[in-house]
Amino acid sequence: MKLIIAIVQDEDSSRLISALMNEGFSVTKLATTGGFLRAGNTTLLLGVDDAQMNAALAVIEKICKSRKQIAASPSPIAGGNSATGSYVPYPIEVVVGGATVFVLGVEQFTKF
Ligand code: 2BA
Repeated sequence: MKLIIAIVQDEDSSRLISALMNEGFSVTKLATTGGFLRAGNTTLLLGVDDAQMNAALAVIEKICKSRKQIAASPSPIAGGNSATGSYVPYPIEVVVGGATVFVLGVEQFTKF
């Protein structure tokens, strides 16, 4: 068995959960926050049989789209005072997603 941890954009999460459940996968949704953008995203946990892993990944790949976002840079620029933390933020464009996926081996799966 594998545990799939998929970090996806909030905009894709509802459609993705529906698609996964239609294919018979069990899904747990967590409300999470990206460390870079400090914006909300969604993390899904799926426990799947080894034989079903590629099917689950295919659904995730099909649904999740990459999008451009403008973010305020969290980094200091010349003239900023790193001692006092007085940084001047400036806009940068980042491409987010489709999905960031981790696949872990599951040692044991039990329901009580
Ligand atoms: P965030 O950390 O908010 O990152 C959003 C997007 O900002 C990233 O999209 C990437 O394009 C950009 N980005 C992140 N860190 C950066 C940096 N140090 N410098 C420049 N640009 C940076 P994605 O790569 O698609 O990641 C989407 C979300 O997936 C991330 O949101 C984070 O919540 C998660 N994630 C991505 N890689 C991860 C990892 N290795 N471990 C844990 N979570 C990860």
